Amino acid sequence: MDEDIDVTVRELSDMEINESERQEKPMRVIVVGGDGFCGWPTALHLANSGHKVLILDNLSRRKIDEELETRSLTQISSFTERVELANQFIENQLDGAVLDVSQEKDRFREVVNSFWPDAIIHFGQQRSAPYSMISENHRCNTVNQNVSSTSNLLSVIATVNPEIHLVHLGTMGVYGYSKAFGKIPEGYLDITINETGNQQDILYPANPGSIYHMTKCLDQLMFQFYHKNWGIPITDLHQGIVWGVSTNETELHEGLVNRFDYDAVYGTVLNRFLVQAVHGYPLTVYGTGGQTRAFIHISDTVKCVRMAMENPPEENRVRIFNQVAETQSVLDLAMMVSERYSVPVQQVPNPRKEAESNDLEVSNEGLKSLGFNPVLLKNKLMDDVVYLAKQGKDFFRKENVLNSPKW
Ligand code: USQ
Repeated sequence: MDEDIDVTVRELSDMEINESERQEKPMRVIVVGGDGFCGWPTALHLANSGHKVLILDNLSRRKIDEELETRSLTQISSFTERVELANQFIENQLDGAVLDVSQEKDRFREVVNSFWPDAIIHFGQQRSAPYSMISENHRCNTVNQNVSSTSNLLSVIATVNPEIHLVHLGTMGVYGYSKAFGKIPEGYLDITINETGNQQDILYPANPGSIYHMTKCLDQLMFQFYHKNWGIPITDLHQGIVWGVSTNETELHEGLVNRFDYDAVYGTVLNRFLVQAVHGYPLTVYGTGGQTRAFIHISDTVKCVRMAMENPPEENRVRIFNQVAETQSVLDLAMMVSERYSVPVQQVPNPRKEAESNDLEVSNEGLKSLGFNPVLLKNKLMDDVVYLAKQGKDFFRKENVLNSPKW
């Protein structure tokens, strides 16, 4: 895709915001990866909350659709069109430009210098675990894209203005999914050193289950170092599996609709089950279905990112929040969908290397302390997803339901 939009350069006087006034004043924010599944609705929500938003995106997610011969069940318009349309509904709060932060560091530095953001939200990474495991090229490309984007972002922030708050979309998958160390804390594990008897907080031991998850573990080390050396305020949001499609802002007009994936590479498990239910396709539980995971609705994703951005960290370390609403096993989810929509459950061989079953308990106190009041798996919201799945019936391809690579 060869779209481009000029980045609007703001007046400097418009940019100078007193620290103490920040909470009340609109913030200037760059959303890197703002054309994707979480990025687009977040950019809309931030703009609709009164902030000045500049989206930067390399449009890679749209290109991957072509590679995988799949597409969003919803009809998403081009990047240019939807940014322009958003401004009709959200009072010209949004700009967008095609830019790959992993490749175009110098151009990115110029944009940061001219836009002068208070915060940068970092979604600019390849986010599918299965995609990262397809082949040698997919493994290496995911590492290159994800590590370079974080490294370039941090390096440019250090050069231009180390006061910019970086908010990154991490993943629950950095922890692995177990209760080996009890309830999963928010990023740091409180341990006692045998030799000295001293207590200390250490970064929770990384335990990735895919190359994609591994890159998010690598991000954490970069955050620790850049915070230690330059004092950059950083919030890493370890998010669970997102379900749902719509937010208040994507519902403002059909042209603002979010993308909706159902294939085995990019579709997340509950959204997949709901699409399968619409098509009378037996629900594809991988293995026993005893895998317990953390979940969050997309409308909560956008609110959590906004709350984290509007309340920069006060502590002198990288702030880590677990961005999750509740935990559920895959089988329990399938049973819930099966009972409600009268479709059978089918246990298929698990294409992934992961524990057959696990217990999981997760702390989410940080975001709750900022006002997060999670949406739980309520039937009404599932109906919303089912409605959209029905709308996109023509685009559903049966052969994409079980197209996951094996690892
Ligand atoms: N699963 C099934 N049947 C399916 C699809 C998935 O049983 O048809 C199972 C998988 O084996 C896995 C679980 O459901 O145990 C979750 O799979 P998923 O594809 O919904 O989610 P995952 O690959 O873990 O990745 C997604 C996002 C990723 C995010 C992550 C959060 O794509 O960007 O970081 O969720 S978390 O899982 O908490 O690490």
